[in-house]
Amino acid sequence: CQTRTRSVAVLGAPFSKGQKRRGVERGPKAIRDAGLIERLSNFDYPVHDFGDLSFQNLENDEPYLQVPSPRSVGRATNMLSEAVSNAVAAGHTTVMLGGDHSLAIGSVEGHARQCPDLCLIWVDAHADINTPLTSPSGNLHGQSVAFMLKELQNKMPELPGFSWVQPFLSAKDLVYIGLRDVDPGEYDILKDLGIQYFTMRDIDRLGIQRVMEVTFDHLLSRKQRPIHLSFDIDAMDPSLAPATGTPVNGGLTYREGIWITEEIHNTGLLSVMDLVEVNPVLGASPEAVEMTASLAVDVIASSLGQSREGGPIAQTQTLKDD
Ligand code: HAR
Ligand code: MN
Ligand code: MN
Ligand code: MN
Repeated sequence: CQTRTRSVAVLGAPFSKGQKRRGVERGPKAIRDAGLIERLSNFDYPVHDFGDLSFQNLENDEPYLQVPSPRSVGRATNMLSEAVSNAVAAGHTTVMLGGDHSLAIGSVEGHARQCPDLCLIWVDAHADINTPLTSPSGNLHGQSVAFMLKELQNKMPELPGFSWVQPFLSAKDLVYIGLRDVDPGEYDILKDLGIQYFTMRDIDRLGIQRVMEVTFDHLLSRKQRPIHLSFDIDAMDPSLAPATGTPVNGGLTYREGIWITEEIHNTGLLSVMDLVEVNPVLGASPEAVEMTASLAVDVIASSLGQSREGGPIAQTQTLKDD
């Protein structure tokens, strides 16, 4: 797999059936309206806006156990997986705009098809690692990571719509940052599998700089490999990102969030990123929506090299096939 930012692909995924609140399917439009493409066009490399995928409505998508819309989520993530895989194969650093976080099943799987040795940095208030059996809500956006992990294979029932995805990621190839709302079943999984994670308490204790050092040490010290960044906007403090479905107090400050993305950019290894859970319907005012969407633009731009130091967008590195 080659990673080198020669060009950026932007892919919208207006999808919301991984959770029960409507409106998050309007996230891609809100983020574009906040000026994403214009911002990225200031950069040195070309930006290809592939527009939004279109997801059809499925009828008779009955719940599986307590999990709503399994076939819709299975079909949407499968489509997204194809699209991300194609964009990565075409050599683009790819940005997926959600939509709810169930979409990451598709984007990370599609990325892994091209880059099997990728590692995953999940920035979120939530761990999204419930199985359909541990989930308190049933919502698939709180279960995305469970579909990916090889170690959870025998804990996952066969959900209608998901026969296309086989677990492809090891627990050691994943780091969480920003956790502060973890369910009991999720806590057990994190501990049992020895997953590296940093809660907001860890960030208070260590500082964000040290957190990123340990993150890269954990993921990259053995070898350089492509990074998938899955950024849930609810990782940020709700005072900065109010327009989201499950806000949790005590989140990342603006500067902590941007430090994370700057450091990821500086590795030169970012290959695909998701920006999910912006829900313009849930803002209390147009200003609240605009604030959330423009924060999303800042997070994306910073991941792709916009720097607080000024200067050119530096070159990222090439990974050889191994
Ligand atoms: N942990 C809860 C559940 O499984 C809520 C998690 C979903 N919220 C998100 N995902 N926005 O990060 O239902
Ligand atoms: Mn999430
Ligand atoms: Mn979340
Ligand atoms: Mn750069």
